[in-house]
Amino acid sequence: MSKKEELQIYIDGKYYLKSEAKVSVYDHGFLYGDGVFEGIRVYDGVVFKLKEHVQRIYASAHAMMLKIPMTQEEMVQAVVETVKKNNLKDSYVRLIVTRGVGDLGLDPRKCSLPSVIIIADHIVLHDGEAKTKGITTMVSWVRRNPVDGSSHEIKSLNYLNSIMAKIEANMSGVDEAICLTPNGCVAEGVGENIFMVKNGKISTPPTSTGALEGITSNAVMELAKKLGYEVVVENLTMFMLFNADELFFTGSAAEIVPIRMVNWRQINNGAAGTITKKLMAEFRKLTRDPTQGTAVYS
Ligand code: PXG
Repeated sequence: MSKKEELQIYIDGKYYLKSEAKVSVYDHGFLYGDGVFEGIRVYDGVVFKLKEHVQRIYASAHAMMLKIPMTQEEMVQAVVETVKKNNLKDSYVRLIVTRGVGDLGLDPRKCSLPSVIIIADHIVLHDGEAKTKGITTMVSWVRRNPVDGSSHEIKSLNYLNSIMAKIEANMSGVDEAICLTPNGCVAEGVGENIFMVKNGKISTPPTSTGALEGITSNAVMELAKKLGYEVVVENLTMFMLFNADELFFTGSAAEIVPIRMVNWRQINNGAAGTITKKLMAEFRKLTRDPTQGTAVYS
């Protein structure tokens, strides 16, 4: 790829070519996973739920006492500008704020200024067949941490237990992993929230299991309520998943993906369920509704 065609990455107010965009090895995001991030989709030139993602990164940063050196409005503008600069329409934005450059001690007071990085690129999570046929899943031996500093309620740069769970799924030839809380309740996927349908009722685990409050899952819950379904936030067990009528994951990257197998037990008849398919169709419409996001091109 010629330099002219290369993507440009935003780092602290300046743009760098993708091949030249770098952070310091003394950045505490790199040294200690000390930072926060968001993954956001752009549909037809509209950044879906951008304000919600920006609010969430500020909430994560607040929990870590990391002061983002710009206002939320400035961050919205910076994301819009980065997508525009790269002339992208359907794409994926990774927003990262690190504690910044410090020295080799973990004390955050060593870092004088947090870094803001915005990458506008593409992401492919599951192949095209996943959406129609559904994916296979398994619970790995790696449990979510107790709800403490490394809880996934904070969207921090520390994703080690999700990565370990994903490795387990990869090694087992299964598409995706499901993560359990320390006491064995279902929390979420490695980068997705999980939903169950049973007798027409839609359930998802509470964020107090240490799951992230998903922007997609909130949107899907609202859609489901509008369609007249009963939606409940409740603890789910593996037994409940094995015997579900329908299961699906939600996430900015994953969108809505049906689950057809959990730890080698087929879910219902193994095909994407009716309510799942209905929600997928409605969610697709929502993502193409310009009022649901921030327009890049006016
Ligand atoms: N749980 C966790 C732990 C996540 O990281 C979700 C749930 C879904 O949340 P949203 O708000 O996206 O509906 C996430 C989101 C990636 C990637 O690179 C991961 C996420 C989002 C985008 C990209 O794999 N995780």
